[in-house]
Amino acid sequence: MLSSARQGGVTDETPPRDPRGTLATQGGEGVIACTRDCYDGCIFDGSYAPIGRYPTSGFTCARGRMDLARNRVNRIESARVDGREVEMGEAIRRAASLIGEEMRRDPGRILHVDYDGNQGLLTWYYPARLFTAIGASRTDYSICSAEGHAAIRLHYGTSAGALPEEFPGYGAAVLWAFPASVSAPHIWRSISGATKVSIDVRLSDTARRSQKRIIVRPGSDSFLAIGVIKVLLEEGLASGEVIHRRELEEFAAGYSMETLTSATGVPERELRWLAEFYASEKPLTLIGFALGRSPGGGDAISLISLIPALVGLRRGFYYSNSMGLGIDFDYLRGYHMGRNSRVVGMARLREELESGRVGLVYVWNMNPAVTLPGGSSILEAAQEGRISLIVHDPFWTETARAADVVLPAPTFLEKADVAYSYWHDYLVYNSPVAEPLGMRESDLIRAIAREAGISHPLLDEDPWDAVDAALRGTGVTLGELRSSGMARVRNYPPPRVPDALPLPRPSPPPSPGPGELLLVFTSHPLYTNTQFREVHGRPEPVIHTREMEGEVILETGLGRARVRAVRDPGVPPGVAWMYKSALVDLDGRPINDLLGGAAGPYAGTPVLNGVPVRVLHLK
Ligand SMILES: Nc1nc2c(c(=O)[nH]1)N[C@H]1C(S)=C(S)[C@@H](COP(=O)(O)OP(=O)(O)OC[C@H]3O[C@@H](n4cnc5c(=O)[nH]c(N)nc54)[C@H](O)[C@@H]3O)O[C@H]1N2
Ligand SMILES: Nc1nc2c(c(=O)[nH]1)N[C@H]1C(S)=C(S)[C@@H](COP(=O)(O)OP(=O)(O)OC[C@H]3O[C@@H](n4cnc5c(=O)[nH]c(N)nc54)[C@H](O)[C@@H]3O)O[C@H]1N2
Ligand SMILES: [Mo]
Repeated sequence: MLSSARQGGVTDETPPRDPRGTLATQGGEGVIACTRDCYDGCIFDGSYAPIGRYPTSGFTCARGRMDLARNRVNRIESARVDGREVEMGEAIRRAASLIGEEMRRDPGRILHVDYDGNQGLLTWYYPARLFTAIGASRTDYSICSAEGHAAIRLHYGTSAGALPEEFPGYGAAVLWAFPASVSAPHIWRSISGATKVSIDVRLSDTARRSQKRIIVRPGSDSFLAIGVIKVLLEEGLASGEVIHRRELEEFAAGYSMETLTSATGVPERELRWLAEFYASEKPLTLIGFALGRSPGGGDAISLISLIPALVGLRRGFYYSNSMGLGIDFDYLRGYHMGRNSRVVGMARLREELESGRVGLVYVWNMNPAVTLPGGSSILEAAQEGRISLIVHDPFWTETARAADVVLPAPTFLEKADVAYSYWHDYLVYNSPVAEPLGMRESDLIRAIAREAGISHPLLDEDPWDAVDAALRGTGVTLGELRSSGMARVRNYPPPRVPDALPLPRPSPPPSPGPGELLLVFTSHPLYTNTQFREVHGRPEPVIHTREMEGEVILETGLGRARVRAVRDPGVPPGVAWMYKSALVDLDGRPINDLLGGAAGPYAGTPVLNGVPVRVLHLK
């Protein structure tokens, strides 16, 4: 592993190296999907060249360009039990016996923790069936986008918004907490012709490259949205249709301009400018997932989603389109035939593990020890023998290193799967390009079940049959996908007129106390969360702030972290930002120990941005 990473410097404008490498699907036919947790959901042809049209537009991002080079580095090459290298069969027997033991006590003591390391239907979703079948506990999957999905659905009945093909039709775009030049390079490319306004708490790369920037206080976006709605309604600029418009008018009238400008830190002149920009330019509104992880983020997303309708746009927003594709994710996880004992909030993992209610944690497709708030509680519980920990991952992670049973998984380059995107509406049949290392997820859970003597109709259904059934609502069949490689879903919901009700009651934004900064996180161009450290090294834990430089201790009531501070004049006073891929501190401790507990009211999404941290300057 390299010792340190370059901080920024490389962007997606860096000239591409040949992404084709030496690998290709058989005969160069078939399609390769990047199945990573990323907006763009890129698609490559059989020679691993990016397809030239939507959504991939002929370019590979800085991460995708490293995939082949990374594919055999830092891999879990064989199974381990208690640190010993063993045959796969022995590891499966051990996993089955640990699961069987906890099941006899109480299946609710088994908790599966998984997220979107690979968005394939067989890789991420189907394996949950083992745990649904036995009535184990699961998480609420709230870490990333759940808060905004729930907030938008309240008004529109769906969170599905504009599709990529609609983007170039807009001459203007408002990027709301959405640093797309880094977090969604293909979306950024698709709006290259638009006049862009960026609303952020700092001068991000996206804000610098937008025609206009509005800097708000962390957690105050609800008040900016109310300001825009108020000006549109009071100045007669809202020609669009919204159900319960009178209630919205009364709601907005209840806020004085003074309240709104002091909450946001945005001068009245700028706020009015934004409302007038909406009325005259009718921009596409792009809402970043990160907003849902900020204090009051669900309220903000709820209100922002109404603005495009007020200026007469139908479906004039984009947040995440995954719920409009028609894929039956619940079917894949087996919720039609089984029930989990308990649903554990991702914001409350530490509390849960310290309560003694959990005896076994099964992890795949996630590195929760680092990425969940209070995630180090998994490491502590495993070390102290309070839980058995089973991890299935292609790469050695902090979570895998702490596991009693480690199982190797193939990467997306090594297995067939069906992938979708949360931006575009193409389903992709991903064809493998390399020999697999390890066992695929759906096979593994069925092997564990057999070994543990668990039989259930959910596990009898062939995984591919389950995928085909789960695709029914998309209008695309598995057979069609297999032969064509990719296909657009046929039942994407039509635009709807939103109902302004229910309206939120946003709380005042957080304000840092003396010696405190509000900490926010953002994507790094070279990493996806904690992935790619094997090729770029571990990103140095650095906070960017205008306040200080040198080594500092960050502290909340929950934990401490030792990091370096560098000066960034693009950050307003009282705010600090760091890359969300640099979540391990200078002492090797997870920085997410600082966070936990606080969760959004719409879907329980952990509050990760805008949290006040005390900062102690060391040297
Ligand atoms: N290169 C790369 N791309 C990625 C990822 C990655 O790790 N690397 N991760 C993927 C994943 S999992 C996700 S969820 C998405 C995340 O992508 P996005 O949702 O687009 O955002 P983040 O990169 O998390 O950055 C959050 C931005 O919100 C700003 N911000 C923080 N608090 C507030 C606030 O209260 N108000 C406003 N207006 N702005 C605020 C921050 O300054 C920052 O610019 O990106 C995906 N794409
Ligand atoms: N402080 C702070 N914390 C954050 C965030 C933040 O902004 N600030 N962002 C949050 C967000 S938005 C998210 S989405 C989460 C992400 O949290 P994680 O999902 O934990 O993120 P990754 O580090 O990408 O871990 C994914 C894991 O899946 C593995 N994986 C990849 N492909 C496969 C596969 O085919 N099979 C199996 N079995 N495993 C595979 C990878 O090797 C990797 O170990 O982090 C969250 N944590
Ligand atoms: Mo995410």
